[in-house]
Amino acid sequence: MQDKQPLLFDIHQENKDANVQELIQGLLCTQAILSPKYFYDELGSVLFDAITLLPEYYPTRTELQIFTHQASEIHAHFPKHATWIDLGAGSCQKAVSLFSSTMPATYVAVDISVEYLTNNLRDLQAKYAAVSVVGIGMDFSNSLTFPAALQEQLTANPILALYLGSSLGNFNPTDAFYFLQRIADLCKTGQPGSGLIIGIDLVKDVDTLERAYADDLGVTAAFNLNVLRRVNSLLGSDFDLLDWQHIARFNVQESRVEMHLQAKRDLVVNWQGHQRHFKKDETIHTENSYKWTIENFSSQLIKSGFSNIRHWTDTKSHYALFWAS
Ligand code: AVI
Repeated sequence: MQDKQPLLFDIHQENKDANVQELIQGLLCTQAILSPKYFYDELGSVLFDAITLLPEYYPTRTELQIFTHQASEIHAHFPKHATWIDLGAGSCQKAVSLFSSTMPATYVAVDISVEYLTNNLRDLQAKYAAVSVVGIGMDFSNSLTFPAALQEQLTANPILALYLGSSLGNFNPTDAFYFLQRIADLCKTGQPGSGLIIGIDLVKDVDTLERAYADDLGVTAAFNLNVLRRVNSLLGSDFDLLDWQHIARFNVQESRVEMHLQAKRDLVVNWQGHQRHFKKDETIHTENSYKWTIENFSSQLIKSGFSNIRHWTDTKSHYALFWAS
């Protein structure tokens, strides 16, 4: 008999022309910018996985600690026989580690690339035959519209949305509000008991924050610089990585860690008939990682349409897991 296979959908149409236009526009801004979505090519994804193992990068490990130390209280909120929607599932490891306490009826892994999910989901389906495993390739930062074939799973069961790893930090507060609103609307389509579990990185001392984004081994520097190789391959530009250095600093006013690439000398970058002069020390802004307080994030959840908010933190209050229904 053939093994049960995961159901796979690819509704993410990568628009290469739009990406090229976006890159050019960003590079020509007075403060040059690149969207952090360009970090995640094959090498960039591996470098990010390495970042999560660094002693300086506390978010991943602290999130896991909170789940482990406060497991029974947290899991008491998870609806039974639910459809889990794992946003930005990646390797699916974080969500799957929670299966032992509460088993979902359906597990829907959503990520930008369905290819990246496919192998993991095949293994998962083979291991958990009682769970319906689904993979969706979707850019959920703009819309959260699911294939019609999943209507039954989204309406007949409670929904548990998972957004782990403090990824909401890469949205500015306005975009975070709209994104949370879309998740709240999604939860409303599910049966009573539906809700969201989300990991949020908290404001803390500047040294801890900046070290998390400028580790001694230079892995985050490599992750940041790798974006220039990606831009060279998408645009045909001639960025020389040796001309640039990684910078990470906490912007207190905006409550965000900013990553930049800083020019080591006066230089010119060329692509497709365009060019941009960079003066020594001028930067390209590559990422924002917003840090929240418990109070600010609780009110953000309420504004976005959630209620019954609970949160759990680690002993140092570096990180929080929020539940909202
Ligand atoms: C994916 N995201 C939550 C990470 C963060 O902390 O903002 C990306 C990252 N950038 C540098 N280190 C990690």
